[in-house]
Amino acid sequence: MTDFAIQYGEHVTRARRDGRPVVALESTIISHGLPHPDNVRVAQEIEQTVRDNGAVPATIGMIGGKLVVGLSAEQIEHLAQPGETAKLSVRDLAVAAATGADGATTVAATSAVAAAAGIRVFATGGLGGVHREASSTFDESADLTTLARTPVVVVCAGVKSILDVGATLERLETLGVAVAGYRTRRFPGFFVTDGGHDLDWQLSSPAQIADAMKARDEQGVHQGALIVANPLPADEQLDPALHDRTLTEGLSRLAADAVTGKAVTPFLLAHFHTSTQGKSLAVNVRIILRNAALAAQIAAAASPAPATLGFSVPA
Ligand code: PSU
Ligand code: MN
Repeated sequence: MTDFAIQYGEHVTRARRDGRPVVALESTIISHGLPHPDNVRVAQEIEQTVRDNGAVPATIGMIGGKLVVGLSAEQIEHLAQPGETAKLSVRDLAVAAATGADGATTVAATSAVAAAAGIRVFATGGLGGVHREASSTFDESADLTTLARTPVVVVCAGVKSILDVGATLERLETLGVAVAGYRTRRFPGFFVTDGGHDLDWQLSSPAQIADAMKARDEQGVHQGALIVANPLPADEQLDPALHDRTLTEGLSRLAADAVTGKAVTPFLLAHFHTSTQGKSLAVNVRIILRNAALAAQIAAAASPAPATLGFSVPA
């Protein structure tokens, strides 16, 4: 009988046994969001950044039908090869396992698997959301509905700027997903610092975010995710004028090439990376590394001190 249960990388098994903080990382960014061979190097840099900030990285993906929490360096490199890696949302996980697929997990799938594995903090670049033509195409990322029922903290730089940001914020409100800016009351715009919308809440330190996680647990009321929106500093963003030009051109190519469904996001990201001669790629990498660092600090702040791990310290 084939065993379809989640498998854990050795480093993750060890971290869980020792009660060390763990940060979940997605693989769609690597397989479908960044070009080869940069993606292989970036994937390792993301993991190293998590370690440097006091947590253990658990990159999630599927290898030959096995769902793995804590892919090895070789497994990550395998999923980073151009071509055969499927893009897996939550609904795809079981069918992909039955067919023995290799797959990269999206924000939706990664957060769902992380929560199932007891990992509470997850770092990505930018979330999926409501696409600009959604009122006619119905193209809204499953990231939104999944985060509505998944108790994780997702550190991101807002939603991808290729989306309808205002509509996405409205949907997050309807779906009951908590959103707070990290040291800001403006919702970041992924490649650009300011996404053009105000936020109700701001959280100012990893300890304060850990308090929000604890409060949610103790209240037992809210079941959804907390999005921690971490903007790039203004001097590190993609030039907003270049951003807007590139986006307009990308959207018209999307229509001309009749790209739809799950190919839309990778198509637009690839258009940015080629048409800005790698400028957007460098920005995308900075976004992910900054989010990985903050996520690790949050996971460390939320993790119980060793003395409270079931031992009582004699007086
Ligand atoms: N953030 C990035 N690059 C990416 C993605 C996010 O910096 O490639 C991926 C995430 O995996 C997200 C997915 O879940 O894009 C959204 O795809 P869609 O719009 O098809 O749901
Ligand atoms: Mn979509």
